[in-house]
Amino acid sequence: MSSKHDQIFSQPHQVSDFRFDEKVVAVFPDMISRSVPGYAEILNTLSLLSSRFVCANSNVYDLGCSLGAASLAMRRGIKQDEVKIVAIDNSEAMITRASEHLDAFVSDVPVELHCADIREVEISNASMVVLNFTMQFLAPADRDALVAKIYQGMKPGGLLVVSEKLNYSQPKIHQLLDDLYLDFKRGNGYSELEISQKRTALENVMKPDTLEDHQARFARAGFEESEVWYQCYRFASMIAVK
Ligand code: GEK
Repeated sequence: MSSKHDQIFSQPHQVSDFRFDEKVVAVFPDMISRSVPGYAEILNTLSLLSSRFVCANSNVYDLGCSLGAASLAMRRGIKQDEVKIVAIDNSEAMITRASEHLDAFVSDVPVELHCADIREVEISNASMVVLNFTMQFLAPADRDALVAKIYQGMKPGGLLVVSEKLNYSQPKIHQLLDDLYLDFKRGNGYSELEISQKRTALENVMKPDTLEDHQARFARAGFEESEVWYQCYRFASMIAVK
């Protein structure tokens, strides 16, 4: 994937709310891999999980697909026939670029791209559903209904993967894991100005939950089992099985 260097917040400016627009799309692969610890590892594991969970004649959903990295990862792992990946994002700029990107790879597994709000799409006959760092951008009040809808649209034995930035209810632990995360960003070349301006831009847009919030939501929706399979600083990836 082309990876222009992310310098969006490098110069002092009047910071407005973060948007997934053309400017972000142009640097997105670099931005996400320097900002999310374990991003590459999580994509690799989505591939492994898809080879275990995706069954023939079923649908796979990539909700908040951005440039389609999770769809590409799952497409590599899927071994079954008659599987369709449905990848959805409500940023027109992301979907346009995702389409060019997906077309560059040959595969027997079709990926349907839709520019839509994931709160409004139908989920049906799903053997695997992924929200890779997407739920944190939804209004907190809308999250229960989304997870409940996903559960209803999943096949028995299906897998939901939710990767998120987390808040921690214990203040000292939260501070420490946040500090370590900022060290990670500094280590990846982000300046103090870039870190603080991006933080301001995300303040009204990204609302992390705690791990307990996520687990309680999975249980309310009906998922019998859920667990964290990956965690680093404030970032985690969770699995829930129907
Ligand atoms: C990856 N999963 O590379 N409906 C549809 N899309 C939405 C909505 C919504 N309501 N809200 C936000 N988005 C990707 C990375 S990025 C994570 C996902 C990040 C989309 C938004 O447009 C953006 O493309 C994506 O969710 C979140 O594995 O940038 O931290």
